[in-house]
Amino acid sequence: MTIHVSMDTQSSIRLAGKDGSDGGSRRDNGDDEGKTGVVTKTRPKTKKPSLYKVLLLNDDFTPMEFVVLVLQRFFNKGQDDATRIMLHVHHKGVGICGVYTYEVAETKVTQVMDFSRQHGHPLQCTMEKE
Ligand code: TYC
Repeated sequence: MTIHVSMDTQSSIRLAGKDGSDGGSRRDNGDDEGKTGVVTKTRPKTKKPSLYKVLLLNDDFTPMEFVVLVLQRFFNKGQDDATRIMLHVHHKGVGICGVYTYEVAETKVTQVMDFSRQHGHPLQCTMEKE
């Protein structure tokens, strides 16, 4: 018996013997002359998720210490990294806080915008596809 199985890089199918094993040369010698088998171990296709940069924008009013606090609180940066990123944004106008899947990035943007508004600062946070 010949079995043709088409494959691509993201899926595979293996043929198992009647005992469920998938190894060996399938010498069964039962009454079906090897014509039957059980297809097992299908692997569902997986795709890597798109990633999104979360960006902070500079403005003339938000205190530097507040931006450092935002980077520490919502982006898990230490004091030195947070200060470095804040100064980058201060001088260049925009900077990357982190890279995340869509829903995580969206949550970070919302958290930063809410937190800034609650404290009366105009700090802007946005996201863009990598
Ligand atoms: N430019 C602000 C100031 O001089 C500091 C600042 C840095 C504001 C980064 C926003 O994303 C920002 N107080």
